[in-house]
Amino acid sequence: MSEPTVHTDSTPRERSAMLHFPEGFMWGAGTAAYQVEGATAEDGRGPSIWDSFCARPGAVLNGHSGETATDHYHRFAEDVALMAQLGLRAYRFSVSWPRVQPDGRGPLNPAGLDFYERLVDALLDHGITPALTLYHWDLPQALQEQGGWGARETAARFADYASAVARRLGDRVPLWATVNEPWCAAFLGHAAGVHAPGLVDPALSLRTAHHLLLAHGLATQALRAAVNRQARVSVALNLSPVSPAADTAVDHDAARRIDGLLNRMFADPLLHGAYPDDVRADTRHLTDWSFVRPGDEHTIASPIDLLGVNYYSTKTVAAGGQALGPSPWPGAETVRFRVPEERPVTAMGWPIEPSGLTELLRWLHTRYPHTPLLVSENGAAFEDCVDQAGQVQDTERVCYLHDHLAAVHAAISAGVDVRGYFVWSLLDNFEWTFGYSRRFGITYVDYTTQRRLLKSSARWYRDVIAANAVPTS
Ligand code: IFM
Repeated sequence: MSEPTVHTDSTPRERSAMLHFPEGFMWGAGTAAYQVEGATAEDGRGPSIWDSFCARPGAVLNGHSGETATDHYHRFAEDVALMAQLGLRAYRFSVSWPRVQPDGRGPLNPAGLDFYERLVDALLDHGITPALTLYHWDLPQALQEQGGWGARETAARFADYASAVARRLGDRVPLWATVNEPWCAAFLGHAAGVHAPGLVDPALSLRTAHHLLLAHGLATQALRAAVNRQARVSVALNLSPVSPAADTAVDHDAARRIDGLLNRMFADPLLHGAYPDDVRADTRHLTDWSFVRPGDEHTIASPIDLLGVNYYSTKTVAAGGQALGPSPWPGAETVRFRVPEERPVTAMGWPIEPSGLTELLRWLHTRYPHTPLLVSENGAAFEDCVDQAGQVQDTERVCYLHDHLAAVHAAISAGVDVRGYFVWSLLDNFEWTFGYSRRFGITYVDYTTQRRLLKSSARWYRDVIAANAVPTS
């Protein structure tokens, strides 16, 4: 791996051409267990719903799976050294529930907990803050067989698992997130069927979303009882500003529905203690919402210290059309998603919209004024390749990160309380349904040799962290 140069000595003129971030701003990068660890059948780990989903013919591109992934389970020490080389202040990773508790209930797997303890200790030894997410979609398969997230009981099991992890690591991990992107787990997994467990049942997907939120609330309470008093608790939501394609009543209504299902359905119960009335009304033909029991919304709104915001793009929507098969939008299946023609897109086909991040952060600050925010994921997939000089010159990613960090800076300048930023992702990794075909890393991974190679974006990010600032342009 080549040694990039860090340019921290700057003239006053150069300094004024920089956008400075607040002192102590948390610069990080993230991964998730199933996407990087591999070792799916080692040291007592039980199977997860993603192992089962990947084994289903046609479910994942090229039949890929997380069986080996980036072998982080065996290479975590090398990866922590790489983080230190970049000067990362924090590393966001997730704990694999079936590695720690193979059946999702009952006995713990000491070897699983030992792994996370070794990882956390290695991070602390390098002065890197561990930011631990308890659930990034790898439910123990044994729990799926008892109803998965469709069963209310799973929320209680999750709180037990949270307690177990907190009892072991609560003295050392200062930043906890309960659930990552419940929208994806609920709607991609149970309505569109394109994520594990691969079910197509819109009514079930709404119940599932509620149980994921309930699990968050119960786990938050369990964490408070077990972690040290300074530790902060959060949840990470995938959120996007939604706009109508045309200034018509029907497109405005489509935008309201999608905003309801994506943003307000999750953030409102968490931070206002109630599901939005319009979302309940829009989905009334699918479910009577009787899965929400008295007191649940209060539990879901258990106070959190930070809201994690995962931002990738905006959404532009139009009304009309016919449902084209399974959709991740229960009750809004006919809404169409448009990519405005002039917008560049990433390798995921997602429009690149940095200003959407400022808009989103400002909206959150206005709607939920007392909750500090953390950009817990932001990044992009591009068609990266190693050039003849053995380098990955990912200029598009550097631009993407630059423009999104400038957007975060604009929100902070407008008074929004943003505490940190985590690039998605530290490493190229298993991108779910897309297998290994989409590279989000600032570090290139050669999947044949597992060799890591810093991309230009990693070197650029290292300079940003060192300067606590991004250049204005
Ligand atoms: O890779 C995912 C991650 O697991 C969750 N948020 C979005 C990323 C890119 O799709």
